[in-house]
Amino acid sequence: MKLLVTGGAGFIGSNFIKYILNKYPDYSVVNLDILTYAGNLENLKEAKNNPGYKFVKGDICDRELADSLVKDIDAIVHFAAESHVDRSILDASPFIKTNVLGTQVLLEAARAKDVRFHHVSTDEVFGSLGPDDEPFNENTPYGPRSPYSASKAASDHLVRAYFHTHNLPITISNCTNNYGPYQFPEKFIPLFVTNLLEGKKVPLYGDGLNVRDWLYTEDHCRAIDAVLHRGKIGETYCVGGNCEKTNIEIAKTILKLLDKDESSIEPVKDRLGHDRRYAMSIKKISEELGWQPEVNFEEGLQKTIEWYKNNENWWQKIKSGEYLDYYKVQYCERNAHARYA
Ligand code: NAD
Ligand code: TDX
Repeated sequence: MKLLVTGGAGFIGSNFIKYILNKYPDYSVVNLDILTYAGNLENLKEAKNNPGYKFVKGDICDRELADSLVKDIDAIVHFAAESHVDRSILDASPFIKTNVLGTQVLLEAARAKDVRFHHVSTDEVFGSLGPDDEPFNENTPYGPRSPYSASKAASDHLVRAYFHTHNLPITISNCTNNYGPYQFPEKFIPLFVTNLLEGKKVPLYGDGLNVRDWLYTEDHCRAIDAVLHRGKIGETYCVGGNCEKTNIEIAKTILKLLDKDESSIEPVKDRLGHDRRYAMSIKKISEELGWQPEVNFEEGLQKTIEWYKNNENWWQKIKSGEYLDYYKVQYCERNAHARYA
């Protein structure tokens, strides 16, 4: 099988490419990635010399490029996106361009050659749950509440529209929060782990009681594999870890694993519009495709921390670069709020 993977230099995409090349040695993968601040070819050093792997630097919004790459491809697995909620609050425009327009460009390119299209999406499209609400499932009405989740919801709707209108063979997976190796250190778990390894404090938003459902990346890769190969065309599959945790719970576990105490936690101003709780029912994917998460949270977190300990070069390079400029401004504002509140 020949795959076009978009966003394959990012966190989940790079894990997915390595997973696929390892599991299916006869497959080939073209990785289309523009290398934004979140794209990093170092994530793919193990794949670089694989004859089945090819990297193309480019924008998913470039229709000509998309047409040329789709020519002899069996399926597109679409990861490329702007993915960080905090950035979407500061400036939504790149989110609309890449996540909405970019997805539509790829759909058009896929339609021209009737290519199978798998869209990698998020639980955030469903909105936010109260403490006693049932977890999201495939029939939950959409209710995105951040510019990021609104852009992903729009892209999901477009993917489904191309199925209904043009009969394009699509599937969608909506997954909960991922963690694991190569996650960019602006996201919660890698930010906390690397800050503590550097002897810094960790910024906990609001009261720390927001709940996320966590899944180890490799389990997510296995779920996408299952949907790509065995999913029913036109269908959506919800993916999650059956692992709801408050942020403060996770912060405390990381502190313990790194031998730190709670004085390292810095309560800071809350995220605007911060969704309170995400949880996902995995009934459909487990019953229909036999997929279940395999890595439990304690084991996955241990492995993740070990990876960040052993790959300091990877994240030090990122953290000392300019990607954090936006973050430093935001962080100062949050700290000032915490001091004067
Ligand atoms: P990431 O930010 O680590 O990587 C995104 C990648 O897309 C980067 O390599 C970037 O260079 C590339 N990219 C961005 N704009 C592009 C463009 N215009 N053209 C080509 N490439 C472009 O993201 P991630 O965390 O790996 O997430 C991957 C996908 O999975 C996203 O679609 C995201 O919405 C979805 N998702 C993520 C999570 C999570 O917890 N991280 C959970 C559920 C779903
Ligand atoms: O410094 C922080 N302090 C903090 O308390 C950061 C970065 C986050 N948080 C909180 C906010 C959230 O409640 O931790 C939780 C997780 O935050 P993020 O890592 O930013 O993830 P989230 O906003 O939940 O979105 C993630 O999961 C769904 C991904 O970034 C999305 O791409 C994915 O779709």
